[in-house]
Amino acid sequence: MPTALVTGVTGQDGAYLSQLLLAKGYRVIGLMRRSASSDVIGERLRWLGILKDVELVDGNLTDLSSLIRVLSVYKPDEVYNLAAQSFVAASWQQPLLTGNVTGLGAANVLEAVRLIKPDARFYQASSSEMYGLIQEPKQSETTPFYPRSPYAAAKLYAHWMTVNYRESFGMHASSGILFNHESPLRGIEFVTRKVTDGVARIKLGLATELPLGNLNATRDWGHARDYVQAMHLMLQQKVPDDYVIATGRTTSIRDLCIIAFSHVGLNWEEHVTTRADLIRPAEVDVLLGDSTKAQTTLGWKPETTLEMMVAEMVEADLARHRTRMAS
Ligand code: NDP
Ligand code: GDR
Repeated sequence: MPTALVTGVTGQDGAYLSQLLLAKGYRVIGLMRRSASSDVIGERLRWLGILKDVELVDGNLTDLSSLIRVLSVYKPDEVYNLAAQSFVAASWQQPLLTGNVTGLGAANVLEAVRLIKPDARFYQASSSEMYGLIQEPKQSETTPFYPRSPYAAAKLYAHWMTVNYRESFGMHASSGILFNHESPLRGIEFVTRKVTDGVARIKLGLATELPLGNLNATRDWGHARDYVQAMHLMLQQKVPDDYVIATGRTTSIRDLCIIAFSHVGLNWEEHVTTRADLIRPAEVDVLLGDSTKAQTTLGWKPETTLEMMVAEMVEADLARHRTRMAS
């Protein structure tokens, strides 16, 4: 039975990845940071029905000793570094914390692996945000980076550290440059989930308005369930490498609203407002990924369309609110 260590196990991707690994027969060790809300922090794992199957251990990306301890005890075959301060907008308010966790935190995990279990296969959660002010209309592994937020700058550092540890120490370290991926388990602060939750609340009469920021930005949105499969595939390759994971379709926030509101028969224009304080200091206007390399080398392809995913998310949010209203 192979053992996988997943940092960021309580987040969206950590939950779906754990589900995938458990189904494949892995022992899954989930790194969880100490929190006063530990009774609710496993909510996503509970939602997927796997909370009791993941072995949760205390640790923090900013505390190298905790990582060394966990690696020494469990000696994992595969390490997936998904933990991060992952909300781009918050990274301007907390740039140093973001640098510490999202950037240096990844270096801590790489160091712990190098010191304790150098033959473990390592996955770094890199991001399409690293392309920022895009240098090519469709972004692939060879497109130059141009980060536009403290989050993206931190991710770029972590990305190059992963490449560097691969080249310097021969570690099996791979980076997945993942474009936006969503699901009913997406954090409520991200725009897709904010919209599907807003649609559900408006449909049920709990709200009338949905304030948003820039409606013109476009994103290449896929489903987290599809994307975690690519993470696993990367670590099954003989040779470590970097891969773009994306759908190849980009959609504006405005069109996302049209899809979500029309799913429940509502007109988005009657409910969506724009608020200046939700506009970012620097925006990533367009992202569109080219995942040809992953499709040909890994045999990966996205299975879920944006329409299917938005429908799943709206239905999940309607169900959540109906349950709350009934209790
Ligand atoms: P989430 O924000 O849902 O999850 C982040 C996870 O990191 C949570 O489990 C969180 O714990 C944990 N975490 C935060 N700080 C620390 C810390 N100091 N020590 C240990 N754990 C910590 O992110 P996603 O699941 O959406 O994304 C997974 C990874 O992929 C992230 O690195 C993200 O930046 C990256 N990514 C995501 C994309 C997406 O579209 N979803 C696209 C590209 C990259 P807690 O629950 O306690 O907050
Ligand atoms: P992003 O996701 O920044 O791409 O990062 P987010 O959903 O936060 O924003 C996407 C786009 O929507 C615009 N937007 C709004 N965004 C939010 N959150 N709230 C709003 O009210 C709103 N109105 C408009 C934003 O300006 C932006 O253009 C996500 C995260 O998961 C990162 O961790 C990951 O690396 C990248 O995706 C790929």
